[in-house]
Amino acid sequence: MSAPVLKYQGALSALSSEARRRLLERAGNEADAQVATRVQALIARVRAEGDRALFDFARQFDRVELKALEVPRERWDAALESLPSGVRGALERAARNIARAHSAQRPVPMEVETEPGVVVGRRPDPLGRVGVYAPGGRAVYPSSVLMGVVPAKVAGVGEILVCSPPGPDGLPSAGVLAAAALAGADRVFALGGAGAVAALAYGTQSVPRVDRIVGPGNAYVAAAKLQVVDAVAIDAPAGPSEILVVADSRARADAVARELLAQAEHDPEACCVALVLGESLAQDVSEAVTRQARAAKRGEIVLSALGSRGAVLRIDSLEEAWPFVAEFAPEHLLLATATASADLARVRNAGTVFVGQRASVAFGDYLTGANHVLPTAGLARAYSGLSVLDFYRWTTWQSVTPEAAAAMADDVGTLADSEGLFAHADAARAWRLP
Ligand code: HSO
Ligand code: ZN
Repeated sequence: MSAPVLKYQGALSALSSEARRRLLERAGNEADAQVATRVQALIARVRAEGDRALFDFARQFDRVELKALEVPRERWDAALESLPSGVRGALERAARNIARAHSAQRPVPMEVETEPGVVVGRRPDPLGRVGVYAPGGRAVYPSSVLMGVVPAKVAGVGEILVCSPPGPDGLPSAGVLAAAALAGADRVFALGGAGAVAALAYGTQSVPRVDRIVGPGNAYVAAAKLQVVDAVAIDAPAGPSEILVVADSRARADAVARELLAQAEHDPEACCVALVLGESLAQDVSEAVTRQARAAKRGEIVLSALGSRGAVLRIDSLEEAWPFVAEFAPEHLLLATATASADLARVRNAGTVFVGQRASVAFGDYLTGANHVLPTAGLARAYSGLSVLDFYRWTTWQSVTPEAAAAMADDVGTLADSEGLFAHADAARAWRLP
């Protein structure tokens, strides 16, 4: 008998508190402290040396001698031209749906009269310049370029930069370049890892600093983003992919298993969990996962993810699922239930929800138009997925009529005096009626 493919099986209610804790914490972030220290040194070098550090990092980490950090537009246009027409058509369809979904999310200005003559309002202003990071290495995700660039375009961001690590030819992957061209990016840089994040945050001779950095990356990129928030806004921290499936007895075991495998193939650290109603379906799902994992094309990654964090857990009623969903706060939640539309209302703390077993996470990863840049590691309890809102900032304002100024003067004077701020009191009382 070979070792089980899944780390955890059995009843959810029988899970030991240690196992539950490990699942909820996603475990395996032990290397974080070291990464943070190394990233700190890399960022310091970019701040001190600018471009020179970036060329050096390309030599050291990407093993390539770069001639320039910026990729000329002809190169990305050429990448788009040479994209197979099937891929191009599908990417265009994805971009269209992302644009539709995100256009519908555009924020609107508001104003309200809080008391007679006092009007308070706010207005969404698109950001001036943003950086969209697209990973290289194990993952090249043209789809993620669309998820960052298209919403930024929809918001009307002034300038959109794309950064992605160079391959041996000194260029980001052809797919990433093509997606940048298709989505309407303004500039592309062959820059990866912590160096890219530092350059975008602080600026160098070749790279202008941006107002916000978005997009997924490896542990170095994630750590770097957390270290530059003194200078730039970032999106929600996104780590290894996750899925939680809630399946009732009408769900198909093979379909549930396919969903776990799809997210498992992203990363050996992916976290894939199914809560399955009833013993017999839970058994079937475990068997289907085992069978599919052993035959998977990206078997090594899949087996490593499922073997360290994979779980198929039996529940005895759907009611058992909702508190676990809220506590786990998954990046992706799939409701493979006959009552999925009603169940959606019971969900708290999921990055994005797939309603009904046919709503495969793969559809959302690529084509529905929803965003796939989502909070992981339980942060969906506080953060939302990337949206058009990430590309605006609000300007609030207030206006005051002469009568309203006179009516507020005394109370403001009293409050200012009570804080010992006498110039504030004077500034307000000056507008009392004569
Ligand atoms: N599931 C990933 C996004 C992605 N899937 C890109 C395929 N390509 C986010 O966790
Ligand atoms: Zn995916």
